[in-house]
Amino acid sequence: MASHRSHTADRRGAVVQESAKIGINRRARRAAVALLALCALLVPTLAAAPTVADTTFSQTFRVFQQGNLQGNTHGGGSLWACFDTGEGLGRIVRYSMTGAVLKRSPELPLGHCAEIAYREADNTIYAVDYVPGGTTAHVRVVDMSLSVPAVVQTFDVAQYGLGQMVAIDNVRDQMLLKTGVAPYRFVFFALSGSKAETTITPLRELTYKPRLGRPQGLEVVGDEFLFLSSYAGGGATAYNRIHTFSLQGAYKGYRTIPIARESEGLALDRSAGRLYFGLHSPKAIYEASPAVLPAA
Ligand SMILES: [Ca+2]
Repeated sequence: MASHRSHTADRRGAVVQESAKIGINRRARRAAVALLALCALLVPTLAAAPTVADTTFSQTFRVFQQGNLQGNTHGGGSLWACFDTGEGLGRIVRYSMTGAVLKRSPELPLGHCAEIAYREADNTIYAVDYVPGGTTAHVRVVDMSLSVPAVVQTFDVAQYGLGQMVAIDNVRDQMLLKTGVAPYRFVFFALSGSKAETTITPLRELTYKPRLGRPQGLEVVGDEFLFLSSYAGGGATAYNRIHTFSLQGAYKGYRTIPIARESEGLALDRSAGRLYFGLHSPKAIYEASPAVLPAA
């Protein structure tokens, strides 16, 4: 937004300067003034264009599980949430779409599990275990179909940077990892094999320099990916934003969630085209509708 304004101001200055230099007559000057007035009218519209979609935010269900609600994902007809229970451990809970608890994992070595993702190819859940201030980073593959759910595969991903979010592109069966602070690094991996035999192969990396609040969630939607972040104001979370990038890394805009509670994790119901996110204090799952911005 700021770049739109400064760009406009530069152009306005250039027009005025040009007029003075060539000493144009009053009629031409009046036309220039009219043009500037038109620009002033148009500019807010243009600047707001990426964010005009009328997105509504509604609570899907309250969450009563103990622990620090973090990552969210959707798959197998359910919503899943990960709770940081402290000392490097986390627990994944499976919910019906109306909030009934269907299954709980034991405490697993999932760290902060800031984001989780569902891989449809083998019905596993991917969790990032990075803990703020830590120097290691893993993606853990959790098999929630076991009678006692367990981590069945671990990828050491510290070499791609710390401060991570994870998403699965279930159309292409790829993993997307977000790491780093400034710039952000978005790394795509091919997935092969399943469960304990899964392997990852790095494919490509994108970077994005501006910081976008505190990272909270990541999802791949069609040819785009969504990045959720929280913004502080007055020492607390003031609002949240869902940012949209193309899969080629172009920043396409954002939608503001005007709720002063920290957001936690994004979850996409791919078949129904619905998008969910978590909120803290009180803990809850919310839906953002529509799931994606209409094409600009
Ligand atoms: Ca997710």
